[in-house]
This record gives sequence, C-alpha cells and structure tokens, in this order.
Amino acid sequence: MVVSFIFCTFARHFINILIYNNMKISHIEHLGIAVQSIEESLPFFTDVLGLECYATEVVEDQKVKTAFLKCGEVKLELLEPTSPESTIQKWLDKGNKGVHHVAFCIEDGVANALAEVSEKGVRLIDQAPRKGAEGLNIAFLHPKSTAGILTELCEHPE
Ligand code: CMX
Repeated sequence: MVVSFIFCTFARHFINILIYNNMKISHIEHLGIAVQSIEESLPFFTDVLGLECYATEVVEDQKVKTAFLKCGEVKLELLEPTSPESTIQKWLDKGNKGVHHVAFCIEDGVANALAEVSEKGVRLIDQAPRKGAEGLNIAFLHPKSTAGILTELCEHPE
C-alpha cells in the first residue's frame, strides 16, 4: 500500500514534468527594487548609471509608487511604499532593501503558467492574473516555493 502510494506520487511528478513543461519565458520583464524614497534613490540610477526614468505610477491596490527605468530589454521598477500597510514598507521594516522581486515575461499566458506551476506544487500568491503597473497582467508566486525569490509572472495584454 505505502509502496504503491510512493510509486504513484513519483510517477505523477515525472509525468507532470514531461507533459506540462510548456511555459515559455521570453525574458526578464523587470526587477522590482524596494526603496524608501524614489526621490532619494533615483539619482543613482539616472545620474550615475545614466538610465532614463520614463514613467512613474501609483498602484493604489499595492500601496506603492513606482518609477520605471529601461535598461536594454529589462526594466527596473523602483517601488516606494505609500502606506505603512504596504508589503514593501513591511519588507523594508524587516531590514531588507534592494531587489524585492524578479518578473518574468510569459509568452503563452500567465493563466496557463499559473495552472502549470500550481500543478507542480508551487505556492501561488495570486490564484488568477490581475492588473499590475503599466497595465500588465501579473501574478505572484510565493518565495517559499521559488528558491527564496519573490517571483512575478507577467504578460502584455493583447
Ligand atoms: N523576497 C523573498 N522573500 C520574501 C519576500 C521577498 N520580497 N517578502 C517576504 N519574503 C519572505 C519573508 O522573509 C518570510 O520568510 P520567513 O518566514 O522565513 O521569515 C516569508 O516570505 C513571509 O513573509 P512575511 O514578512 O510574513 O510577509 P507576508 O507573508 O505578509 O507577505 C508576500 C509576503 C510575499 C506573500 C507578500 O509580500 C506578497 O503578497 N507579495 C506580492 C505582492 C507584492 O509584492 N506587491 C508589491 C509590488 C507591486 C508591484 O510590483 O506593482
């Protein structure tokens, strides 16, 4: 009984890997960088690194203000908390700073990718895609399931 349970569990795992490894990541869409103040942090990126800040946006439901810089195909997204309840403020209060999350651009749909990674046992933060900054469809995966890196999946809406 126990042996057949273990066999079935392993068989299911390998079948999942073989059949469901369909997700296509085209590139890193952006790196999310947590800062206490965009105003104070931005000069390093613009004046020292020479990157252009091309947009700022407040994302109300995430309680953040964002500033976007383009670095080749990859963007940097500076994230400033707009409330003490912001997940960014809580993260900063714990002594963290710098790269907060990595966002991967999914070619064949965030919804498909969520179903695939969920089937493989990854813990989802968002059960379905939602709207993020710049109008992207996004979903987060929990860092406890992703080698400690808060992972965002995103796609450009058609
Ligand atoms: N990177 C890696 N690990 C992280 C993390 C991060 N950015 N944020 C939290 N964690 C870890 C913590 O260290 C903690 O680990 P331990 O239990 O070992 O201490 C664990 O995750 C739980 O963290 P927590 O402080 O208890 O925080 P919560 O569970 O309340 O929330 C998380 C964590 C990831 C679920 C939450 O931050 C979240 O939902 N994030 C997704 C949304 C988001 O980040 N929005 C801001 C950006 C918006 C945007 O880009 O527009």
